[in-house]
Parts: sequence; structure tokens; C-alpha cells
Amino acid sequence: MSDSTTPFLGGVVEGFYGRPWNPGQRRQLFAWLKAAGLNAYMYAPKDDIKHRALWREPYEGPEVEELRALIRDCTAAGLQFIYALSPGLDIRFSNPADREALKAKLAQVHGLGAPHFAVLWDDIPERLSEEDAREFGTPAAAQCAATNDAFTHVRQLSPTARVLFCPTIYCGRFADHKVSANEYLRLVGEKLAAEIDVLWTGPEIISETIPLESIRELRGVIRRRPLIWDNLHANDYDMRRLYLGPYSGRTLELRDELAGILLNPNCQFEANFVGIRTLGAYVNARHSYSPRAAYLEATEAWLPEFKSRGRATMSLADVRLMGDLYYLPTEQGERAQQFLDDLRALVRTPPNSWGEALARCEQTGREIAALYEKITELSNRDLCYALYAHLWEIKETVQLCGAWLRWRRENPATTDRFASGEFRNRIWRGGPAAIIDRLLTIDDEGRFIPN
Ligand code: GDL
Repeated sequence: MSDSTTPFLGGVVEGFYGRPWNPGQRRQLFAWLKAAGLNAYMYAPKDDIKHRALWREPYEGPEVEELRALIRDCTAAGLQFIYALSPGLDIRFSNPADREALKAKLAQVHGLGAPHFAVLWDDIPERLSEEDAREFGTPAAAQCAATNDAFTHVRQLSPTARVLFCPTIYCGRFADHKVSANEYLRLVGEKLAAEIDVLWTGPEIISETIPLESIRELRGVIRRRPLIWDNLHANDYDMRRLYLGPYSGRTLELRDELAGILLNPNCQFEANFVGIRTLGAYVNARHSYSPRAAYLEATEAWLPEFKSRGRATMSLADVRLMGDLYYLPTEQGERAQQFLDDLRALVRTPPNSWGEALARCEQTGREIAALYEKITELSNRDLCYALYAHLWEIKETVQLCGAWLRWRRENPATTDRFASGEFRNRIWRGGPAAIIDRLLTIDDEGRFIPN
């Protein structure tokens, strides 16, 4: 899976937009990583203001102690700590002061104990300034020069340091799915020091699958095994989503083509147990890996976190129903899929042909309403709050379906439309974003329809 000098990195990148995790959550993360047989944590929260927007500024005061303690605890847990910096929003490559600032920042964090580093060039302006263009020609050349420079500096401080690089073209889509023909990636392959790892999210930013061939092709261009920055469980791009499903859509053969996998998961830290545990199962699998089997195992291991302070207690079936409802970006869990299939049939056919689907839907609806109640009574309040908004939304939506079904059953011949005081016009699914959603709805094939 890896050569002898550079171990396969498996773990988590805290690399999402929004509120970074807190020290307590990160400590819990280290325990989960360890228990899952994983070995790495990359610190890259987009909105740690000193990671990206104010990347030049050194950490100060309490920040210093917090970061030092974090690195210490991560390392003490036997995990590789990687500190990442994102200077790309406004760096001037041709300005010696900026090149110094980059090295000085990494040196500061090295001084706090960080053994490994990353320089990230994702989600930044595509063009160079005029002076930079004059000096370097292309963004790839400028980024490689700055990163190589940082690499040399870091290796002087610590000969065993590993350095990672996130390209601006970090997925197949950004190369118009023509990776072999991409000039930026070719230059990275040519100019970036051979010891530096290159991050990649797969064919897409959020890749449902990562085909082996796509990685073989990339490997040829960047001249090294890529390290996957995996956004499968990331939910920062849509606050209504949450991913409790298993690591999936990557064959075991793929591992041999990679330098590692770092999962960038849900913003809600507590919601990441299954994603992390199943990534561990995948990374450590010997002969086979089944996402669903890994999911069943992980939900069982997660169950003890769901102790209740109240009378209503979560069962394993409850945890799995919840996980099935918030599974993966384009895949529903078994029970959610059944529920949606049934509901679709009920909505599209007259009440006299509803048959068993109605009873099944009503039963699942009751279980979903109960799920919400049970979550509110959890002893682990952080877990409760991480899940809260999502379970609230689904139980309300299911309640709306129930009201509609009752109305439809009682009015089988009507051509009227259902309206409800409870789900009121302009309040239920109101606000600019929801109104725009209705103006421009998306169909099952992903095409937008103006309304
Ligand atoms: C991205 C960002 C990441 C974000 C993710 C999901 C990379 C390399 N960068 O493009 O910070 O969390 O999408 O929205 O993935």
C-alpha cells in the first residue's frame, strides 16, 4: 500500500468552510482516529482566520497555547499532525516579503511542535498579478516555486517533515475531465519537488466514485501517487445535508495507487463517527470492503454515544434509520430509499391503489417523529445539537406528508390543491433562497427548469 519511507496517510482533514472545531472536539477526533486504525490529522479550517484570510499573521496569545496543545495531543495519540496554510487569496509571489512570511509562518508552527506541513492553493483567483506573471509565467510555476521554497525551509528545520501541496486544479472537473492534456497539472508534475505530495479530490469536488483509471491517468501527469482529499462526507456546501453513511465508491485496488486519504467531513463534528470509522475499515481492509457491512458495524459501535437522560432511548434500529436518512451525497440508506419510493408512489397514484405503501410510510413517519424526540433527550448534548436541525426538518416534512395523505384520502375526487394553516404560505420554506429554489427548480436529471 505504501513504500517504506512514506507511510500511507489515512485520516481526517479539517478543511471545510465555516466554524472550525473546538479543542475538545479535536481531542475526541484523535481518539476516534486511533480507534479506527487511522494515522493522520490535517489542520486546515478555511475559517481559522490565520490559516487563509490573514495567513501572514503569526498566532498570538492564547492561540499559541491552543495550537501547541493540539499538536502535542495529536502526536501523543500516535497520529501525524499536518499544519496547512492557504496563502493563495492574496500572496504576491514576486514579493520577497511574502515569500518570507510564508516560511516564517510555517517556522512558527514548527516551533509549536508541528512535524508536517501543507501549502494549499485551492479556491483562489486563477490569474497571477502582472508582476507575478512577468516573473513566473503561470500560476503552476509560481505556486511550485513558493512551495518548493517552503519545502526546503521546512526540511532544514526538520529533515523528516512531510510536505503536501493542494493544486488549484484539484479535481477532474477543473481540468475539463482531460487530465492528461492539462498544462497546469503537467507543470506541477514537472516543477514540484518530487518529495512533495499532491492532493486531489477525484473526478469531482464531491466524488461519488473515484475510478482506478482516473487516478492512474493523474499519476502519470503529476509523476507521483496522489493523496486524496476526500469530500465525500463534507456538507459545508449545503446546510440541509448531513452525511452519516459509510465510506463508499472507492475500490480496494485504488489504495495501491494513492499516497493516502484524508476525509474532509461534516462541519458538525459529532456527526462524523461513521465516516471516520468506515474510512478506517476501508484503509485497513485486507481482502474486501463492503460499505454497507462497514456501516452496520460502525452504527453499532456508535450506539453507546446515544445514552439518554430521559425516558426515550435510541435503539440500534433508530441510529440506523437516522443514518439511512442522512446517508451519502447521491445515495440514500436502505430505509430512506424505501420510504421515498413508497411516498413517490402515494403522491403519484390515486388513494384506491395505495395498498401497503401507505402503512409502511405511516410506520416510518412515526419512527422519524420519535427519532426527533429521542435526540432531544440525549446525555451528549453536543451530539444532540449536531443532529437537531436535521431531525427537526425531516420530522416536520414527514408531518406535512402525513397531512397531505390524510387530505388526499378524504378527498379522492377533488381537483383542488391542499393548503394548511400549519405549513403556512410564505413561512414554510420561505425566504429568498427557498423562493429562488422554486423559481429555478432542478429535475431528476439535474437540469434546471424556470418556473
Ligand atoms: C472544496 C474545498 C473544501 C470544501 C469542499 C466542500 C477542497 C480542496 N477545497 O472545494 O475546503 O470543504 O470543497 O465544499 O476540497
